[in-house]
Amino acid sequence: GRANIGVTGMAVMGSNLARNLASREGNTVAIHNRTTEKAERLAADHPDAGFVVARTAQDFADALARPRTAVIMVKAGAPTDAVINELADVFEPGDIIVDGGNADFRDTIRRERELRARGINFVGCGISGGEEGALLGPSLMPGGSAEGYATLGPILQTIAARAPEDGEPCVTHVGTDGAGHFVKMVHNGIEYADMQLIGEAYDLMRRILGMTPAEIADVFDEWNAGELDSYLIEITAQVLRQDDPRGGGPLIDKVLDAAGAKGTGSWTVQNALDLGVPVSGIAEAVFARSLSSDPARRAIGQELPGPERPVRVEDPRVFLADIRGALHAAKIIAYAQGFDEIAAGAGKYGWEIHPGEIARIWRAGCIIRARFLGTITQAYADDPGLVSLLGAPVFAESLGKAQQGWRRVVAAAVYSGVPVPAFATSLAYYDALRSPRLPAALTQLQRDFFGAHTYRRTDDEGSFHVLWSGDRSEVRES
Ligand code: NBP
Repeated sequence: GRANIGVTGMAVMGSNLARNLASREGNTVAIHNRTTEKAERLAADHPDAGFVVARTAQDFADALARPRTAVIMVKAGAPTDAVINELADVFEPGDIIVDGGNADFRDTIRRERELRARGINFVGCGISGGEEGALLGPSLMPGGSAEGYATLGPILQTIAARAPEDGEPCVTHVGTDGAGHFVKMVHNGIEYADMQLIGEAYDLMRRILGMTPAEIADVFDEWNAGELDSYLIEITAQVLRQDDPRGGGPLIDKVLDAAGAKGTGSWTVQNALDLGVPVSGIAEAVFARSLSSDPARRAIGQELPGPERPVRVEDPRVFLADIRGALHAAKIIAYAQGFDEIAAGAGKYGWEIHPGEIARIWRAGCIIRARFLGTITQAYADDPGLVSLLGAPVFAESLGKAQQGWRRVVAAAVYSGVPVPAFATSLAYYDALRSPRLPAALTQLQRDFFGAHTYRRTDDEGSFHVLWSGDRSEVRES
């Protein structure tokens, strides 16, 4: 029997994905790796999986039933190109090559074009959920052609995570060429924002309310039973309750407070800048990680003055409720901004992406999985033409309920000298959208003054310019 699916790249992600595939009814999995021993070891360690080990690319091609379907799980960038080329040389028209790595979507667009010219269906597939997701059920974001998805989709459905609400597999055909990797990129950007917001909520409880990590863990557990129910809140409580295995109190107090990053958060922001989409919540989250990892500047900061002590909170229970509302509100903003970027990317790159479907496949398997995503899916189902998530009645209502407390939280943080960049920027975004008039009118006049960039009027059509260094009359620009 030939294999119906192959995986090449037997590091942790590829091995786990191969084991996941092999564990599902109807799949026979061929495995391959540049260093053959790794594939052989995986097969030896898991004799029940029935792996077909391929030693060369040609063996791999021979092991696969047609149309051949193979997933590449190797290091992103040049290694991925090398493996694609190797497979393309031994595969045939109609075959399907899937890149499950964390590729830049522009690379995926290029690779899809190159392989399409050779008749091969190339699918850039975003995979979220880390090692555990790969093994037990990830959220899958495949792009590429509809033809490729016809064969690939049913296989991916066997391994995808299933949403707790309705048991639906967390996979959909996201859109053509690079759409899947683009959406995976935005997923990671949203993940950064979500984590930063939770971090700020923690910091407020710690520094303004003086709570211990264990007490804060209890609060997160309580929140996890409501509208904030999510994987990230759940693991936050577990992390905060963790004592240092070496003894002497909570582990969090011994961990160097310098956050790492692998780049997809910055990509989300870079592309948002190119697309002209404000993703301020995500951007502040990326910047916050950079700042945390800059010891030279933080050393200078140790010498700078601030408030003597945090503000005194009258009723900690009210303040906790305010933080909870602020977290929910700022989270709505971050997700709204992320979905705006997806819509803008779809417009620019010609993808037909259904945002409600994206929220649907993020409900399980991925890092941002949450009850909240079901609400987003419902909001798009209720109004498929929704311009912004903030326009959905369910979210507008939540924002309205939270906004006073959100302001109290940001104000208390400012007075206390506790940085809350993501809480604050999302509130600024909310208030900017609410403002009937923005100081952008002033910006336009400044631009006209120094650069004759012209302005438009609220009461007339056309573009205008003031003769600033002349008699200051207004002229109409043709
Ligand atoms: P790595 O990213 O560490 O890549 C190791 C694999 O790449 C090995 O199989 C290695 O083969 C192979 N490889 C390299 Br390196 N250069 C090669 C080349 N020139 N030709 C052929 N093979 C080459 O593995 P990973 O951590 O399992 O991640 C795999 C992919 O999944 C990456 O793109 C990563 O960004 C992504 N990822 C996603 C998540 C997630 O949560 N979605 C998590 C972690 C990683 P060898 O054994 O012969 O050296």
